[in-house]
Amino acid sequence: MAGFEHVYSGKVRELYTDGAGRLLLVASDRISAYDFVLPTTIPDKGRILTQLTLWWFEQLSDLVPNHVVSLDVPAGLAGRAMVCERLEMYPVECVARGYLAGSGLVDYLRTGEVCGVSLPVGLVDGSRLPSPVFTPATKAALGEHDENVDLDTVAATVGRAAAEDLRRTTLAVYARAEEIARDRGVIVADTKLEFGHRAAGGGLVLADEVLTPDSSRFWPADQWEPGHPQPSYDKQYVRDWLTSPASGWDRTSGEAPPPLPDDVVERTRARYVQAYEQLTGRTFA
Ligand code: PZK
Repeated sequence: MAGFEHVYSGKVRELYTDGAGRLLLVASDRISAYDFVLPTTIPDKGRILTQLTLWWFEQLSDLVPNHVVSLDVPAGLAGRAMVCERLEMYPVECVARGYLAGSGLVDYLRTGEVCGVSLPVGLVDGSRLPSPVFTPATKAALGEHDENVDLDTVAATVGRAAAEDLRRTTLAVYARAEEIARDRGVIVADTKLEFGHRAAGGGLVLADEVLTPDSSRFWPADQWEPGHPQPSYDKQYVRDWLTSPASGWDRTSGEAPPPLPDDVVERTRARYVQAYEQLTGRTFA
């Protein structure tokens, strides 16, 4: 691709460099479930997630600067790629949680705490937390899961001032997003952010994708019912089909999952479109 060299493949995204301090982030139409990349793509998923990220960057621009430089991208990638500043990234997954689910729930049930923050007795899967908490994680090696850590562990890695800045900014972004989404009938249960900085001592810059269904748990507010796993906004049809007898797949077998049927693909695509349209109030073109 003209002027860009491929440097990294994520599960569902690609990273290129221009060799001059800029990166090209490309969102593919690939989808993952149960830690596998599925053999079937979801048409427009990459464009939808990229457009949603760009919309959130606008909503957050008074809170924190972001890494976007330009949307002038190579032909064929229009809408699903952005040119970004290459930052010094903090090696911390900055997670904010307003509700209990996933690894937060697992840790709470074992210890009563998440990332060193003590939570009240009696919470269940899907409970709203008394106030949102910063629950950072350290990036695991490929194939491993991220490990939840406490603020002191983050401070030992990036310094106390940066750790506190990451916590404060992550919670400020979550509070803004939660408020916007709630008005539109969507619960942001949690979200994972990544930050970098431009130079030693420079302030935080928000990077990567933000507040997409791949980086966050979105729940339809009108179906929220603590006490059991909440339906996933985007992947529920995929999970339901993969775990149904119809798929013939045993997710504990270690075998690759089978291709999705067309109706599951179409309903899943519609959920991504709906998430974009419901959150932004815009029509997905
Ligand atoms: C960076 N990733 C993850 C993102 C992938 C992988 N602005 C930046 N500066 C330096 N590094 C990164 C970023 C950003 N964003 C992000 N890895 C490095 C990633 C997109 C596609 F394949």
